[in-house]
Amino acid sequence: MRIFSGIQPTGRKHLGNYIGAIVQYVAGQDRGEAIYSIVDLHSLTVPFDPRELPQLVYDTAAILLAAGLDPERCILFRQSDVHEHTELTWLLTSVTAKGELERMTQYKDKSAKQRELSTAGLFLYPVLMAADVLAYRAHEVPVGEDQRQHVELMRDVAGRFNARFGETLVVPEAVIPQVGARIMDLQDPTSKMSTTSASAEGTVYVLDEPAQIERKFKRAVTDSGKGVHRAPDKPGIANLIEILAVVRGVDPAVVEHEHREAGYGDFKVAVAAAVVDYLAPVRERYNELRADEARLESIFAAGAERARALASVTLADVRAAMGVGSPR
Ligand code: AQP
Repeated sequence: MRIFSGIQPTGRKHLGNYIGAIVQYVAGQDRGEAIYSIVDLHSLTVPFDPRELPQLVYDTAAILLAAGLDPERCILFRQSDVHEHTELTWLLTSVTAKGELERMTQYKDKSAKQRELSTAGLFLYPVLMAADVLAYRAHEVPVGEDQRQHVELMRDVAGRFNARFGETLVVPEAVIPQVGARIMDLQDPTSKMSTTSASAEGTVYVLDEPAQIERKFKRAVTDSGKGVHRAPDKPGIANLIEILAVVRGVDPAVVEHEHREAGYGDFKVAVAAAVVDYLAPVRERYNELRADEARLESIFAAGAERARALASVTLADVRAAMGVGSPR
């Protein structure tokens, strides 16, 4: 069984990225052939600084390694090192409906913010994501809830390709965590914790210092009622319950039961303490891993070679199926 997922080197990674995706990446190494990419080409679809981008790629790689990715047990590479992704993107545009892309929530949200220049790259983002996964004939795509729509689109694209050109691509499945698939912003618990629309106080970063984490949880927005339990009118408390459940590896019902007598203030302190303990080892390992850029580059080089060996086979099959290039 093959697993593929990509993560963008946009800004600092937050608790939502960690719980929704990175934790699953680590687990994936024990479940199958795991392939993970730092998708730098995707990050060109939102405003970026060319001098900062290479640094952000290293930052992201160091976080993934600190979280427990092991280059001996998975393939970890930088997307732009494997040119097959961009070629496959173009080939897949011929089986992607423009109307489908126009319906993508992420495109609608982010293009509304790109007032000066709404880019074609942002529009084609889901096709590049489809190419990422389909190039490896992956069966599973571990992602957070916000990426479900993009995985549905790539399934349609793969199915349409196979129907039109013959059985060539694997139709993948999204793997979305039961708990923690959509971690919400602590200051606005009706919006997901996010990189591009981050509220500084509502976003907990993986590399935040313990005092910052404690402060952010202490100030987390809740309702004016009481009772630590999940309810539609308690999105703030429900979010904190989910966070504590994932961090402790227990069911949210266990958290509700254990804290049924607690006031909101005490509960926030408990969640903050658990998150501090949870992230502390990652932050410590990060500092050591991030310092050695030569090692990160050599991990990328080895990962890209292994990734290319797989993706080039798919590309050759796709080109042949479509009649592109010299006949085999
Ligand atoms: N709030 C979240 N809860 C759970 N999972 C989440 N993910 C993102 N936000 C949450 C998952 O993290 C993975 C990596 O996301 P990415 O590569 O898109 O990285 P990003 O751009 O830094 O993440 P954001 O926060 O999602 O940025 P915005 O909102 O600005 O686009 C994905 O699997 C994603 O589902």
